[in-house]
Amino acid sequence: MADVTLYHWEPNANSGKPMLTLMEKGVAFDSHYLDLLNFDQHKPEYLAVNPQGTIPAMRHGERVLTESTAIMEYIEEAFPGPRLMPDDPKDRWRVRWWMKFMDQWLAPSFSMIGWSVFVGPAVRSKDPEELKAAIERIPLPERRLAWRKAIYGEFGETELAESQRRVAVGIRMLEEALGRRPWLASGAYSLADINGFNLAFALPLSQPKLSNDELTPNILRWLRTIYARPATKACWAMGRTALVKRVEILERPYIGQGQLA
Ligand SMILES: N[C@@H](CCC(=O)N[C@@H](CS)C(=O)NCC(=O)O)C(=O)O
Repeated sequence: MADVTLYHWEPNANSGKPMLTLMEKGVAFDSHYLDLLNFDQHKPEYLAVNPQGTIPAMRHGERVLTESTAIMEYIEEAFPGPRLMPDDPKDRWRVRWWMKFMDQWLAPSFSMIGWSVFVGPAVRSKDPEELKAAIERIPLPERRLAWRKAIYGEFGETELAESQRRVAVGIRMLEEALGRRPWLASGAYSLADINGFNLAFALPLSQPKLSNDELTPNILRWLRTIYARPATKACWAMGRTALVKRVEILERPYIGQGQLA
């Protein structure tokens, strides 16, 4: 028994990154689901694990690890199982380049759009006083601000437009990279693909005008290939909300331009 507990929400950016990595490596773990929409991540029991009140976190023996990408690298190095980092230094650089680009530049834009169209509307109908108290309990000021904007619909037009621009640029970059090689960073499936899938699995649904079989055939091929992996299927089966169901769009053999718009 690996003595691993993963504290996670839905398989999605960021929880899905360590979830899928553990499953690909065949590491047994105890799943501790936190309902982000119920603010479980700010409750004292979880703050005792991760005082920042963000998900995911992983316990390995006595060790507590945070930061989803750093956790993926830890899993890759601490456990046996299929390799998810290439050997060649140039390929390893490319894995890290993509993960840095996604975590720092692209994912926050996906997140802002997701929080404005899904997370905010999903909790808005709760009791206003309860929501106010929930916001006040959030430890990190930047997360408090994001929640406030999501709940009260306060994301600005300019920041949403910038996020949409970045998503469009990111889609073009992914399509170009995946036209050059089968996987994002090398000839083999790697942590970069796990990171990317968690960010992009619902692209044909969330960005139908920018990502479909006509405009981005390489992205669609890549997403469907990852979705077909047993570990991905098992991982997405752990989801509990409508968010994970969106992955089923990848079961369609062809998504033409404008078909979902
Ligand atoms: N950089 C962190 C980000 C973690 C993070 O912000 N996770 C989001 C969920 S995707 C979260 O916990 N949000 C809860 C909140 O803000 O209350 C990581 O990669 O682990």
